Amino acid sequence: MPNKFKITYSALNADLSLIHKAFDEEVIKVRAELGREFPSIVGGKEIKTGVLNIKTNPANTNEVIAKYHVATEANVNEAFKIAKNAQKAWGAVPYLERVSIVNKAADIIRDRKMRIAVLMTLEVGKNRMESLGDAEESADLLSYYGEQMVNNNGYSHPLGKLSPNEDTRDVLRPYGVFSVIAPFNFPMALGAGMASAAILGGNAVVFKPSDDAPGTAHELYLAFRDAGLPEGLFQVLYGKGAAIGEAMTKHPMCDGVAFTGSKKIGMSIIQTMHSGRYAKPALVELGGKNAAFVCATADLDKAAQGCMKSAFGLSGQKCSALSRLYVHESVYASFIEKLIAQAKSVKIGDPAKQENYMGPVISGATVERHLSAIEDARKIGKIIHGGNDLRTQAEFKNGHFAEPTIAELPRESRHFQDEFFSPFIAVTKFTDLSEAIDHANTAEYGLTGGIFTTEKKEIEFFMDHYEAGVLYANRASGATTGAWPGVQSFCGWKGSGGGSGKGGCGPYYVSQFMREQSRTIMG
Ligand code: UN1
Repeated sequence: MPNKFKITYSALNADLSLIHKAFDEEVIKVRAELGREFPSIVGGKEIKTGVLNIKTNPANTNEVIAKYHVATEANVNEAFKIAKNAQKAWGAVPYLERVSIVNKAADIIRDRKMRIAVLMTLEVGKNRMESLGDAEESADLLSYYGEQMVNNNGYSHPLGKLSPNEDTRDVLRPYGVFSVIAPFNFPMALGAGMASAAILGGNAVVFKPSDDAPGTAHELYLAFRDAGLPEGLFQVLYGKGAAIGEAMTKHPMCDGVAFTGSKKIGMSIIQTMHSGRYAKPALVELGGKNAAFVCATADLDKAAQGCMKSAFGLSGQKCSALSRLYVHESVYASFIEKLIAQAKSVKIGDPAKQENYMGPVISGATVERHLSAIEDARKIGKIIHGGNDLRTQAEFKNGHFAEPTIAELPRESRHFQDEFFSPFIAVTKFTDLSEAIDHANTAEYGLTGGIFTTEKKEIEFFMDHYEAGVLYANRASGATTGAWPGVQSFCGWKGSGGGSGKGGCGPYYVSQFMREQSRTIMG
């Protein structure tokens, strides 16, 4: 029963043979329809008039995965007009009905998760377990956010009275139309999470998925459509951020933006949303420069495994990825030996194949950024694992492959500050945990962090002093990665988030898509 088994990012020692078999069968099915055209969707209509772009497989750029129709500015205008209208009715629909439609969409995603996962693997190069996790997480995000609506009584609460004949309620109400802009790395989960929260809150969504994942985005559209979400509440526009994304955020009918992506773009969206006729909400989840600390009493096998998984899973392209490692001097040599052994065990190749843990990165530009970090590291530090250009090898030459790399580097180097979004770990020794954490806190990001130690006091100290929203201790399944809806809220501090300090996957997320209103009625 492969569909009944739940894959998360952090499991598992279960027997997965049935899942692998089902995935292999699905790869054959999906490959038979490769090259399909995906339309933008405006008001339930398929728009096939835009320029047709080609999407290739990052593991083998000779393989055309899909074609997608780029939206035009006229499509953007039309989509907002339709969204505005559709939202009026949707905002008045009882919240339990909204929850029920979103729950149906969650079940549809669960039913179709093999297909969704295969599409993702081919489009963005995630390994099969990561892709299945992404599909599963998408469904759980929808269900969890629905639960939040129910637990909070649709965000309607009675307030106090100043006189016996008055009655006041506090209600959260939709803003209107949200522009939702999602990245390539979790092409289903991040789109699904932002969009479902907006929809549950009574808003309409104009969605711009990553151009790298048109097939996956279309599956999200189909899930909402087949669940009975009324037309115009989830429309899809393909195109570049600089054209369509910008038109969506600057549109006068856009009442708010939810964005996951780079800090640079996120900051410019915040500025846009705060510089019009009045300030509008910008919920942004941005990058990371996540650190782990391996202390003197750590279980070094657990630590090496957790660090490898978080640094090299999805080829380092998670905003939660581990990219800085502080190791206590007393265990430095033995830990590094174990970490290198873990890195050597990472099998790189076509992510559609069961045996490969690491697929390609998303583009040639990411490979170049990775190689430039390596080149600089060679000059000022010491590469202790990796550091080669894999594209010189025959088996990798047709894809965007980047070698997992570990380098010892001086603390002042840019490798401790800049997000590369590639499989690269900068390592340094420490003597005093407090000093190491202070150094880690100099980064502008504050998303995730991990510690490995058996000293309770060190765990507490880390949790109280490391500046980030998502913290883990002694997690072999992922030192800094693998947050799950309703289990770890995913809150970006500092440059990793957007002002409110409340994250996806957590109990305060949905409420951010609504504005507060108090209603006093005198008797
Ligand atoms: C992202 O990479 O943008 O915790 C967010 C994790 C994932 C992160 C997704 N859920 O590793």
